[in-house]
Amino acid sequence: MKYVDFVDQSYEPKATDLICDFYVEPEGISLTEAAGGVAAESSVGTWTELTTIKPYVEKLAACVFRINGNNIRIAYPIELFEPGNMPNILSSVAGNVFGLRALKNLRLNDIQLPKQLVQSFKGPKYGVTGIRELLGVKDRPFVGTIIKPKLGLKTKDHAKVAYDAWIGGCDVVKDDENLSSQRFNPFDDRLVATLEMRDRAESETGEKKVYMVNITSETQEMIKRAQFVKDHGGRYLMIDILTCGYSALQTIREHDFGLILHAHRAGHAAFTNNPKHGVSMKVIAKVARIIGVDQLHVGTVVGKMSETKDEVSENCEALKTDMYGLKKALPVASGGLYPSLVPALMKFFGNDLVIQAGGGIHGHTDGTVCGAVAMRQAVDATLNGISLQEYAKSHKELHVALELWK
Ligand code: RUB
Ligand code: CA
Repeated sequence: MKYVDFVDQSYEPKATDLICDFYVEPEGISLTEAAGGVAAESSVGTWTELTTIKPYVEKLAACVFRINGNNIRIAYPIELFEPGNMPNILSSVAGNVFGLRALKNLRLNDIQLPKQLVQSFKGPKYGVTGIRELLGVKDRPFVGTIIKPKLGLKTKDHAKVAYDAWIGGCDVVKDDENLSSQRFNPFDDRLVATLEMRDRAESETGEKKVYMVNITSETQEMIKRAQFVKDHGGRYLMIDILTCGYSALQTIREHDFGLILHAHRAGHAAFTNNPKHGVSMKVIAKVARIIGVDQLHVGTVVGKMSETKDEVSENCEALKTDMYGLKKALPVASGGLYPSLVPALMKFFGNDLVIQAGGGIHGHTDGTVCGAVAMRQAVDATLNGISLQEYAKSHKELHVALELWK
């Protein structure tokens, strides 16, 4: 089979097919040939015709069934994939094809797994509803913080900053993506000290508080750390899903520790930033949800990270859209956020959201407690339809924050 033999625009995809949307730019060949090349190299073909091909193998060929400018759709027969094996699926559809010399650019913009493949993964254990139940927060957005400075604080100081954030009104405190078990703040000590502060903050405020400790590490070590969290009464795990890899994520999900999974996406921009090449964040969000994360960073629209409104909408959609009974995952907005951005955030995302601020809380002139208070005030004002300027007249923490970050 030649590359062009993998193109058939009269093909009607079956319900069992896996469908991918790609953006393709050929280099020295026609678009049709390039499109066929993507389907070939990600299924049963290669650059030359084979003497070893059999008629039953030809039936497994992926098929380009739409070409619309540089955007193409490919259908893959389900038999090409091993159920419950995400690395296997992605090694086909998002593997070698990105390196083909005959392609100037290639981007996987969307992926749709058929029911049988989706259901071969666990999906989110808790999702939006389960998280709301656990935290006892009915319908407002969650307020969270990342302990800052991101690295370097000793355990005792880390736990104190967490306590201050909870006392001020944060629901969630999380580690940063690159904190694991460095000598200045070892994992076990940090977990124990920070959960102690969580318990104190819970009894003082009467609110449920959660600590999302970063277990990112080698897989066996992550299993140990997750067990340690469970044994010590933690409720959440945080994982850097892209640096750990989908296989490690899946291992943690399948272990079923009964803990909520928060997914940080550090490194995603290496794949997602170039609109013509790589993999979209929407695809990463779908894959992460199918494997089973409960919440995921999706961008902010208004903060320091670069994604457009449309991209962030698509990421949210990927976490919420109906997918054969999978629970909805909770979007996390994070990166360069501070109180005056809250009305715009809530307008864009609605209330099913974690608003996470690091600098925007710990940078408050009067410290972390006031920073967290100001953030909660911004959420309360917005929920009550009061402008922040108005609310700040009688809420001094918010007033200070609005003066500091305009
Ligand atoms: C934000 C932060 C997060 C980024 C990651 O800190 O530490 O790791 O949100 O980006 P700060 P994204 O609030 O001080 O900016 O959420 O886009 O993946
Ligand atoms: Ca960070």
